[in-house]
Amino acid sequence: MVSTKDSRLVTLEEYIIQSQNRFPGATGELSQLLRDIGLAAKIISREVNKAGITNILGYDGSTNVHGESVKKLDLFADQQLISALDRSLITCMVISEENDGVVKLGSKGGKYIVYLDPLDGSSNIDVNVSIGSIFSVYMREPRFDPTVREEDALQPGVRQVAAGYVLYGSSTILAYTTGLGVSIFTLDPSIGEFILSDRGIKMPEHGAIYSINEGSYNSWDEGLKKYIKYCQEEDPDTNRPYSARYIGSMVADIHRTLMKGGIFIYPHSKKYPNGKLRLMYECNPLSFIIEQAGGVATDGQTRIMELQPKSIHEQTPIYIGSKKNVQTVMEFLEEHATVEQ
Ligand code: AFP
Repeated sequence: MVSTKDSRLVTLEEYIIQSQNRFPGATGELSQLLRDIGLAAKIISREVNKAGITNILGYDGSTNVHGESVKKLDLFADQQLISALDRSLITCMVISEENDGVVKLGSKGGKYIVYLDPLDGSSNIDVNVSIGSIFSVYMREPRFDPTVREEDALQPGVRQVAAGYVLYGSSTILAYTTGLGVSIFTLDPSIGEFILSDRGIKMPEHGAIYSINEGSYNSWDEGLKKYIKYCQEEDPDTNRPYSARYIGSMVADIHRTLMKGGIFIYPHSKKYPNGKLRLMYECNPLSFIIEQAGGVATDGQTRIMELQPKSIHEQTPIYIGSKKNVQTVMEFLEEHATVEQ
């Protein structure tokens, strides 16, 4: 991982304003939106950190749009992010994992559409394992149509104007991109500010870590089974066997992949014929980050960010990470797809 470090402390707010000043015509609205997300992230981080000592852990008794039990912290995170975005009147609608349809905000004329996974990896909350929030921002098209419709949100990932995540781990970090590289900020709880910790991140072209839920091995395609066996074989020239790491929070697994290289896979399987992970608020934003750092992301055939979404909650298989690792797994899939035909 290559990064540029600066000895002077730069806060998220300062950094966003400095970045905006490089574009003389910028209205400042996207900057404001990113600051709103930063503020909500601090509030969520505070609640996540004290979750064990408040009464907020556990289920709230309802189920979300995917039929999963909703945990109290998921709802809290959802509310914080949506109300932060609503306050500044620049977002017209939000699509969140926690809400069935689109959530239309007060500003019907707002020019941004935001996708959210307010608390990804929530099954890890009760066991104190890292979780995260993911966001993905699109410009509304056509810009001056006063009607806000769900179809306006069905844009491919290549049209994202910004995306990022907050990881509530051993420290809380916020990573984002607007298409000009990836910047990472670490929350200093003593002053309540996100401080720039890395920018211009470049991930390794090849990494020695693979990340997949191996419990589903029996329901994978032959090519994927063979690839995972390849990862486990001994070959010092290619650093094999690779290490297996799987947290079960996509944000945390992708953050490790970004920093150390390697590959994260959530394939289609008998249980999840279209994959499990959500295209619009998990795969697209994390693919934007990984691509900006020099990595790649595909569904096995098509670049993730070029997939045309048909619905706001759609799922996709994903192979994401260092360029060479993803190339190799694609070779295995192609070879065995031909054999199976
Ligand atoms: P939860 O938010 O329900 O815990 O799901 C997390 C997640 O969407 C993603 O963050 C993980 O990578 C993936 O699911 C884990 O899924 P498996 O438990 O099937 O491995």
